Amino acid sequence: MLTIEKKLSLASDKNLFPIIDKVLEGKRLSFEDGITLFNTKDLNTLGTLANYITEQKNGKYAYFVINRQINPTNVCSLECKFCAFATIDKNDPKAYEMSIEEILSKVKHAIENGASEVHIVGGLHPDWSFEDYLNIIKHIRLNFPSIHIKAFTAVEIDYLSKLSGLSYKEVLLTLKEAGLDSLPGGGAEIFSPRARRIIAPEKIGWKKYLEIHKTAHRLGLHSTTTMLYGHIETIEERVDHILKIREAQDETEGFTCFIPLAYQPENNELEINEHTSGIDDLKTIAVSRLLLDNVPHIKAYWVMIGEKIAQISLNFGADDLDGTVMEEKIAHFAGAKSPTAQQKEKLVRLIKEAGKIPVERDTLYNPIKIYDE
Ligand code: V47
Repeated sequence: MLTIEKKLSLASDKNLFPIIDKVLEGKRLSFEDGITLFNTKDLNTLGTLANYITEQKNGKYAYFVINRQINPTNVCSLECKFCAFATIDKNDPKAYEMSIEEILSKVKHAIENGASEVHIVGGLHPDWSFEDYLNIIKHIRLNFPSIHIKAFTAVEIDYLSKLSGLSYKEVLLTLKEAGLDSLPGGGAEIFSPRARRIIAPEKIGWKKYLEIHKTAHRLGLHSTTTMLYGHIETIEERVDHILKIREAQDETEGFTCFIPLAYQPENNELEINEHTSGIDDLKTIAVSRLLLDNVPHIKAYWVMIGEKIAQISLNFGADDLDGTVMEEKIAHFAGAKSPTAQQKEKLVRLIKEAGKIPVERDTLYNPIKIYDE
């Protein structure tokens, strides 16, 4: 059998040789290496290299979670240009607000369907108070003591800090005491101030986004992190974004996984009407895996890249398919072609066909069931 070194010596892009050496020697990759990797046409070598790192970190295991997304409201005082989910006008026919009872009934449905996690994010509702947001967590925890509550992006935490007058640390501690278990990674978009000014001019910048995550980590809350790609950003801006996450992770080590989110082009105000290509999706996942040497997992979010590319990406650096999701809104308002939910059996099959061992996990990647028969 060919060794990994032999396989990689078949690389057709000679520019990759020094990077291959670095990866095999366990050395950290640089900004320039990231650019070279994004620019290569040698997709197979990129995939082999990323898969080599994935298997060093996680063996043949590839993960999924039984979870449900809940978006309590789509009324939002921010007007991000890429977002097709939110509306600023609460009288807009598509505007909605869930009551606590509705949210609880969705959590109940999730648990009845085997979920270990609820993932809760929504708009910055101009009429909701800090207590309204806090009550969501309190009521879920009171009624469902063991479900993992992954809720509120850094953007919402910043909003709650403004509403309450509390510091980020105080907001996070209050939510944690009420039952919050971890933070999701939404709201990162692209860190570049140039691109952010165009696509999300009112949203908190990258410094606050990372400050909130690092504060959460220091309080013992884990989190995930994301990057929205495939719109107006440059390759340099993608690499810079990924390396800023690596730097933050060096400090607090609280990110469990990184999720590249492929831009969905419909029903929004950006004049970019193309979905990302399969090659770009695979490259972004592979380069993320190679640059983020300190982040344990890379998630291929099937909702945004489709089941087929997500499945292939399990050999290009990803080791996680997110989950059953049960009710996806954000990507589907923006034209995602994938289903809005997924059966556990399908996730197991996708992973097995990719030559990996499916593991149903909890939010923190503890195995719940390994399908190794
Ligand atoms: O913050 C919004 C993105 C995010 C569009 O933490 C769009 O495990 C593409 O963050 N095209 C929400 N993306 C989803 C998210 C997420 C999903 C799955 C798992 C996790 C996790 C997090 O979706 C938003 C924004 O970055 N988004 N509009 C769009 N048109």
